Amino acid sequence: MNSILVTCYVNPDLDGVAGAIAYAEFLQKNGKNAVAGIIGELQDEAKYIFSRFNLEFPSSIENANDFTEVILVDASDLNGLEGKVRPEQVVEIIDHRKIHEADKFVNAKAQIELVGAAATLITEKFIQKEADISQKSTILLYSAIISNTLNFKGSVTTERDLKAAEWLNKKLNLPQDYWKDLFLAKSDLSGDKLKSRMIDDFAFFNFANHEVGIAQIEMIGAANLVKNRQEGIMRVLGELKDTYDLDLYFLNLIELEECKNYFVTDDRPTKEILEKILDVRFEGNLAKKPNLTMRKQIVPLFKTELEKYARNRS
Ligand SMILES: [Mn+2]
Repeated sequence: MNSILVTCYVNPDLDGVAGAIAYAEFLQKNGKNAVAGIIGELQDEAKYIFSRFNLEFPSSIENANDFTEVILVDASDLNGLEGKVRPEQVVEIIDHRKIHEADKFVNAKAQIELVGAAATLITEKFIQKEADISQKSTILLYSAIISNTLNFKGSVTTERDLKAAEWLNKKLNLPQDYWKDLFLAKSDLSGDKLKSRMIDDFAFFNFANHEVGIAQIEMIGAANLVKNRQEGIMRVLGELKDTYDLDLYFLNLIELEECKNYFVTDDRPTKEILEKILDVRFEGNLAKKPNLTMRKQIVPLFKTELEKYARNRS
């Protein structure tokens, strides 16, 4: 019997891999022949969880060619799939992004809800069905909710995320400062790690005929990074600009402990747009903003602003 592949974008983060593994488990418990498979390499934070709790790594696959049906969790745009999944294979999408391309997957039913983590949407399925959940899925989903909501401090956080996390942690009883271990695990960006992190978590969009590229880093110790590695950041942004032929580009750098954002770019038009939509001021190539703003919140503002320009010109 053909099995259904549950996966996310290439090189998944914790939310993506947690959601895929737990949803495959949920489907199996409902009699479906579903398997979780990961394309590419797990991001550092996800790797940390697997080793800390001694969890078995998910199976790694080249592409989705061996499957007739695919379910995407935490993913709903074509760029992130890098051609490894054909859109017509996808039968279901579970995601939490305002800007998405679910309509390009013509055979898929889509559940897109603007909660803090895709892991929340998966947890709710277990709660609703009162289904048993494995220790492994519990750990992964709980960690993913902490990570995606920036320990519930990100303004993406909803009541639903809090409820789902509470339900999960009742079974785990992890220490109070568990969030910090999680965030420290992805805060070492020494040497080449800076570049690979920026490339792994890069996203690009086309809005009103502009190619927009946004790198994102979430970490503890961002102040030191902008102080000591600004040239390195600019070099990687320059490489991304050339590779993807970007018109506008920046790094969204999130400081998790001090709760602030840094925006880094040497591109003037990008600075002007960010100043306008986020109410920040650039000094040199750097702007700061209190509280935590995530890329998925900036993207809709950016899109609206570019479309406004385009309309005014035509
Ligand atoms: Mn997510």
